Amino acid sequence: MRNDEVVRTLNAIADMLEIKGENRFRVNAYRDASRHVEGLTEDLAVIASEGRLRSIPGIGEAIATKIQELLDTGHLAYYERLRQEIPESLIDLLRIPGLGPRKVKLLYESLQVEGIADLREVLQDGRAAALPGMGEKTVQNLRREVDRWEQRGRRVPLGVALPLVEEIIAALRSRSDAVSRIDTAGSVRRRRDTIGDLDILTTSDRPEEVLTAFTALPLVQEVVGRGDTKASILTGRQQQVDLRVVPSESWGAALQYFTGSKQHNVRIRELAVRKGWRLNEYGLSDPSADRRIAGAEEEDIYQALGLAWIPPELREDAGEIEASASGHLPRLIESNDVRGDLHSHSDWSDGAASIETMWEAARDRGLAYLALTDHSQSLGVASGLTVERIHRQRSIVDEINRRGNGPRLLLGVELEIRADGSLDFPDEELARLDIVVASVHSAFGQTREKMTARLVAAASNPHVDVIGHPTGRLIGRREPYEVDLEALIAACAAHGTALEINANPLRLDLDDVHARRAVEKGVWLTIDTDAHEPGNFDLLPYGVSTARRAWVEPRHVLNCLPLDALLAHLARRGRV
Ligand code: DGT
Ligand code: CA
Ligand code: CA
Ligand code: ZN
Repeated sequence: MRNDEVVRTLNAIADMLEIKGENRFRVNAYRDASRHVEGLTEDLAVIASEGRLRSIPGIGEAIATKIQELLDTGHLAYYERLRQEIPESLIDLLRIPGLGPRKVKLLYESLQVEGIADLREVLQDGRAAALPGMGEKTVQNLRREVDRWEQRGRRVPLGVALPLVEEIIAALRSRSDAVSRIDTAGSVRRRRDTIGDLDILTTSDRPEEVLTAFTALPLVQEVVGRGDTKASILTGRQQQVDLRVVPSESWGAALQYFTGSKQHNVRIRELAVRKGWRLNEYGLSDPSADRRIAGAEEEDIYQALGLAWIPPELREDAGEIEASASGHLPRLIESNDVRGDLHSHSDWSDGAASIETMWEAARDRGLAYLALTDHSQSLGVASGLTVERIHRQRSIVDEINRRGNGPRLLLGVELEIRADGSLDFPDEELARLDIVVASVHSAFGQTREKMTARLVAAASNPHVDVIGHPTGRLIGRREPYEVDLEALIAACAAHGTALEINANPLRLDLDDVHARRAVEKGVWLTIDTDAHEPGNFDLLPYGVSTARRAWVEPRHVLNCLPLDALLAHLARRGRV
């Protein structure tokens, strides 16, 4: 049982308790516990074996006992009982904006609504509107949200899909020695921010055995298809996973074909056809000479077509084929190019750990610097700090820096951009900080004009160094607010303000398309984890993947600078 499975179970319990109408405290206890487990850097099994479960913040006796049971048996009786009472499919309904636990419970108990299909039906036929507290207006809004939800087409965030596919690959490896090479393909290999189905590719001389191991994995709920070389399954949360087994001489061709994107493949196949060749998932061949040209390695296929190998993140037919042909592919950023993190929180605002603990976590990951950027006063829900409180953090920061032997700690703030575009602290106070990340966390519903003016004003303030998560989106949960990003990018270019790629896989904000645009316009980017707990620093690769999809090189990213150069950059912006 891995940490993330425990996290998933604790969260599901919280959701189910909420639907049951249990009191806030119990619900929050499970949410808190799951958040803390998520932030752990240690294996829960290790912590449990040393009897230290209770030392994890947010974990009391009752939850510790349940975690222990999960770790020991792989099951939790309490959770199974809840699942008898509350169908798990109701949890999906909670994801629809406007449907809180009370309404979900009402719909379930009075109209037996158990999922999206049922919901759509009762919204159409008038039964939902007749329920107490619903009404025509609510029903109309819900109908629109259900449409949106279905348009998003059950895509899951990369942050859910990638750990799942990695778990499946590890399980296959350990359960069958018939597996030789194995890798992801499809959108997950291209690291799109959302994923439809998961694609896995493997080579084996015993395909039968591999497919049997796959369809017998514990997470399989239903086998939706099985042939000689391919199987598709659904997990309990209705996630489809496709596995294909190919002979090793076709590995490269299959990997190229099933990685996509479709548009990229169409162009690549055209190049082959122009040479009179044939390219498919089995290989590249010259039918006129009855000769096989390539197939075992992806590199050989690209090379035979006159191209340098193209990193999967670029394969969207967005100029990568031309760049590859002319030797102008970017030197894409990698995780270890990133030297520090410029956006993080401590328990002074809504973070879960002390400044010291966060700094230690950054040190353990080899960062050269870390900016402490707790929330500012207007953000009451996140215990935002007054300017006096932020300046009181200075002595702790100084003390840690005096000790040395780890990342340089910068004192900053995640500053509220208020609804009217004004900033939460006066300029002279901002000037005393090492770095300022300014973000929007309120009045998301403003008109495009207002929101644009608001962000442009912040980006134009000489004391603002970075605009945090610039569109406010939460993937699958909240649409980005309306904003003219071209105007924001222009303002950032004019004032030397950086735009953030927030690495949290629910955000990935800026997205790939706009990050690429920003770089084209000469705007600095940052790639930050926005860590609220030590474990969150491990989210960095998601931000790096987004940057790679945006053709970003290390020279475009502020926190790829060595400490001295970063400090010089900040100093030029009028900082002490
Ligand atoms: P997804 O699953 O919606 O997130 O996106 P993908 O890209 O993973 O799409 P998927 O799973 O339907 O197919 C995986 C790859 O297989 C796709 O990126 C390209 C290749 N592929 C699938 N069907 C076709 C096709 O009809 N023509 C071509 N050229 N390639 C295809
Ligand atoms: Ca796919
Ligand atoms: Ca697929
Ligand atoms: Zn933040």
